[in-house]
Amino acid sequence: MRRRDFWAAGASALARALLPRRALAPRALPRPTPSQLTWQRDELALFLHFGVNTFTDREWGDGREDPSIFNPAGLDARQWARAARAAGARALILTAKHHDGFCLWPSALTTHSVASSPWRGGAGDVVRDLTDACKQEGLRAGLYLSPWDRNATVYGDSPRYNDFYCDQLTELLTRYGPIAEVWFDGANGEGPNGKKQVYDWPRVFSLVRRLQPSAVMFSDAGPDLRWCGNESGTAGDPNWATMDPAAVPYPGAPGDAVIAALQHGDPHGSVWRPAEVDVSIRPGWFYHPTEDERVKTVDALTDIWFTSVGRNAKLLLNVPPTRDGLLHATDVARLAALRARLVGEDRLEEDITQGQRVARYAVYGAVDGAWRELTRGTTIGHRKLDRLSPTPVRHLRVVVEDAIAPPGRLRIGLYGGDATGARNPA
Ligand code: FUL
Repeated sequence: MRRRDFWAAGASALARALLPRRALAPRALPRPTPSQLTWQRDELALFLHFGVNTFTDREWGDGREDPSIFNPAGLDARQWARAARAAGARALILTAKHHDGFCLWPSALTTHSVASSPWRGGAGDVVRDLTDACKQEGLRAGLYLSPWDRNATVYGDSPRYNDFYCDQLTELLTRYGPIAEVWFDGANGEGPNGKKQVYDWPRVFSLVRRLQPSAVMFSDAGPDLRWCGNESGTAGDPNWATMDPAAVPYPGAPGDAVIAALQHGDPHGSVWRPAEVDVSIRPGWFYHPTEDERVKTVDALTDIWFTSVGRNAKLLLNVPPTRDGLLHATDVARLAALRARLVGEDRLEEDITQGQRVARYAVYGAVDGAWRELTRGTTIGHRKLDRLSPTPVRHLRVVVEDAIAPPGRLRIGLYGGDATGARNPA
């Protein structure tokens, strides 16, 4: 496979960006912060759902689990980190606490934690193991702290639980060095007669900013990253990194309009809030032995790559540790195979440091002066991947048919498999 990269506006490039004829009024576009750029350029992170559910075979624990069930005797976070690196992932995000309230670190705020378990005699700390392994393997560490807590007695007593939650966050964000991403889940299954907790999101967000200024925060409502609106691995098409913050007022806000806003963003949105696509390599988020034969195939994972990273989003792929505290051999093999499959993909890229601009494009190829359309699409952003049938071409032309502001430089990368030039841009 040979790789061809062209800067569309570069002097020697074969590809040319043809701008729309109509004049575009320049306007100040939202742009990513350095932390958002780093996050997006990572492209792939692994999600690790791990906790008491791993041992009870459930997806949502009720908070009444006996901590003595938690005993991942062979836990090896370096194995997680090595598998992530081999897959090309740049970060690991661990469920430090899921809805059951069981803490994978020895929180002083509760006894529902690893400190009450037999694992390493109650002296273990999964968050410490994770952050150490990330440092050793050159990965970024992220933490998920479920807002919904079915164990905390103060849950639903809003001011007291907000204090409790912020104190837990403070433990996580002050004990373990740099945390690159903090993940706030919008899920809450309390139902109409359940406890009603009013979260103090402004307080939570400003606490994270103060304690870890470089961390990006994920939730339905940002502030830095947004949920993509589903858990099937599919970002919207188009997918703008900008959005109107009023469209999703708080994490967990319901409604079709909310889902549409999360899927597509908004070209006229006032904030930069790119989409993160979270999806599991298995049917469940937690490890279940009965799902060992149902790990997503390389074809399915490749499709997800195209509908996430290939649509200007970041992929957060969940690979849940087993009861031994290791990633399952099948999952590790699938990750490596995905990585191998992706060698040779091509891409369209905008320079998003200057904002996102392209709304519609087409790519044409020619062999002997006869141009024909190879593909067309909507937004580009950080990255757009298109699959084409094998086609020999010598010249390329990228036509920007619509944009919200004058497009900057576009980059197109191609991988050719034969002497005539680009083949199977994917
Ligand atoms: C959902 C949760 O309810 C699932 O258990 C999982 O954590 C997923 C990532 O988010 O909202």
